[in-house]
Amino acid sequence: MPLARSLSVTSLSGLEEWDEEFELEDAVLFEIAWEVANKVGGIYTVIQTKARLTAEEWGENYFLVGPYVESNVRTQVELIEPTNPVLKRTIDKMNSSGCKVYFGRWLIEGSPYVVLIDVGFTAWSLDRWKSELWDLGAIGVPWFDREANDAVLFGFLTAWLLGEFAAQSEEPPHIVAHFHEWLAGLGLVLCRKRQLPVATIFTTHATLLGRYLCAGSVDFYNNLSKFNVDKEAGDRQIYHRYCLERAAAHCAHVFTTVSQITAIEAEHLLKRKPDIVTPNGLNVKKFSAMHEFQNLHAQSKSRIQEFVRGHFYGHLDFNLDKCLFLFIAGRYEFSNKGADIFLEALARLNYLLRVNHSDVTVITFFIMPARTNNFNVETLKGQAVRKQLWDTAHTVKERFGKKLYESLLVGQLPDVAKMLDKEDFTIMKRAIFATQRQSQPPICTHNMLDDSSDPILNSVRRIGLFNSSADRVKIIFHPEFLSSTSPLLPMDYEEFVRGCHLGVFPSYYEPWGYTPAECTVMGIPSISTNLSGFGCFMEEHIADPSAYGIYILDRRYKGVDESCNQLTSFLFQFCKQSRRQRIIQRNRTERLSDLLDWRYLGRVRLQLSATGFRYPRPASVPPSPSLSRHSSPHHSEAEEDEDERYDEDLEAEKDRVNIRQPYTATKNKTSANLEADENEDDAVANDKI
Ligand code: G6P
Ligand code: 1S3
Repeated sequence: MPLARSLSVTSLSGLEEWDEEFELEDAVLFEIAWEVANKVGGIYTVIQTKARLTAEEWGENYFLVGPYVESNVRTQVELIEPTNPVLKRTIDKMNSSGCKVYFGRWLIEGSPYVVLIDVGFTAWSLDRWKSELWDLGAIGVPWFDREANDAVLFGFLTAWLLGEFAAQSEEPPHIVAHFHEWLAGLGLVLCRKRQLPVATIFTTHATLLGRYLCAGSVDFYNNLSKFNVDKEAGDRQIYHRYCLERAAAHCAHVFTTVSQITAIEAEHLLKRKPDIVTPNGLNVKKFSAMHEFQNLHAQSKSRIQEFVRGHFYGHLDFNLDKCLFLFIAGRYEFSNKGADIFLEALARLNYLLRVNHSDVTVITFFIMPARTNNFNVETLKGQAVRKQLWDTAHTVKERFGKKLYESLLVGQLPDVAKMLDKEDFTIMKRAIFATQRQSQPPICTHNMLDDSSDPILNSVRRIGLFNSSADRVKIIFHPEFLSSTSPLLPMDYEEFVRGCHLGVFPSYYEPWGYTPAECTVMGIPSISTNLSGFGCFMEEHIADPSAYGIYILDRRYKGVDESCNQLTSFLFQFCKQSRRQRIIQRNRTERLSDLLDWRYLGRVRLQLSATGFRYPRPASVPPSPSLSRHSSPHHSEAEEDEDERYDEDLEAEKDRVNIRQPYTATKNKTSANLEADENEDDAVANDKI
């Protein structure tokens, strides 16, 4: 019988010492995950953003434990001697017994201590440990599953570390160990089996079976209680992984997950109801100038526009100032992340914009890493041509300026007709010829290794959105995460998000969903779903999410086609907004940042749930074009009224639930920004749609 079934939590307490009174300051916290200083996916974000606060709370007694990956360590970690004497003895002992364990500071905010274990160095123990695992719980890990082999090594080594730490402690130790996800779960199981004096927490960020089942064509949420979990895991050849995950969930003193929806999933698929839901937060940065985030949007947007100028060279027959930038980003799980439904909705949106003769152009970025052979020539050429045009304009400007200067020197006004000579025209004509191209602007920025079977490219082929002039919706697939050193789009992810108008994340499977949360704290509206932890969390805490730029798509109670129509409608409505309406909406979105800040998610969040705190509906109607009263530039008084009423509502809500600290008043914020934008508003007052 697999371990998950045979172990009983209560019989393995091992925490007798904890019955005594002890000071929490004496406790030591180990947080263990495969993604410590090792970016793979969302768990890295959880740990990295939470580190500063945890390090502040636990001080010298907080240690993150992860795998040693040389390339990561070179760029992210400063290796030092262990500061804690017990930990020093522990690491020395392990290193003298055939392990390679490093200690350092992770160079992120909070500079937390990290213990990094080189699992490859101890690979000689793999067979022995696998056989121990088999004897322990009849879990057989096949040789070809590299990830599971790493999980075995990492599990035995972390349990060794914690056991050694306990053994080296002079006083009875108070150790808390928080394990994330199945890859780290075996360490927890071994702590319990060996009855180590360690209080254990296991957090699942997604269940293995949930992820696999959703990626197939299964009506997942309506059948949660009906799955034969062992069979389903066996059919997908992940039974051993599933057993490790389930064992960790059952052995933990405290089992948690990141959202209510994943809690239900865990109850059915892992057969244990989480003790508590711990939503993911972010390390929210507040700017001293309230509207800095709006300025940053404008700056980043102009950099994206530069890229677009290059990408669409020779086809720039649309108004860049009327361009909206949409994006989807994340792990490349085509249907789980909702890229399928998004593409379909874009095709429908294209139709709507065309039949309504809209002058808006929607440029949609798909940022999802796939197997590639580097950037393609056509895309690189686009940026080179743009640069060349820029240089040409600059050269002609210099020559023009020189002639102007010389004319002024001799006390004459220049003859404008002679300011550009034949050579200038030749230079410019040559540059314009270079912008001619036979092909359409490319969909994909890279050479794909699996071009013919790639799901995004195949969908684009099916819906026929090929970046042609007639189409109002354009698509750019960037199958690599963004980087500020890219020759194509030299921006990091945060800068890119700030420059976009809307993040679209219509996921079918999304335990939490950091992407829309990141948009929110940067004041960028987003679309998520009622199948994502984030979407449900926002629905629970905001009276009217869409008024705040948090659009929540119904993928739970609607069929795919209906959901797709709803998504199309969100997108179309968004395209109809004027610039002013977008600015108002961004202000509202940014107001929600506090709700997602780690600082408040701990204690206050529990209070919020218990009291049913909700962000009130904004005093004015949602910024939809048909309803908004802000179409004229002279409205700042009305805006101030709105803000005042809003603040009063918010204060009343805070009083009702007796929460004072977290929510800062945002009064005058909106009006200040709007005034700064008054001139621009004149320019968009004639908006056609
Ligand atoms: C920010 C800037 C404004 C700019 C606006 C553009 O609010 O502060 O100066 O006009 O962004 O907004 P848009 O939605 O058109 O990108
Ligand atoms: C998981 O990462 P993912 O993108 O594979 O963990 C994340 C952090 O908890 C979560 O935000 C996401 O929904 C999960 O899917």
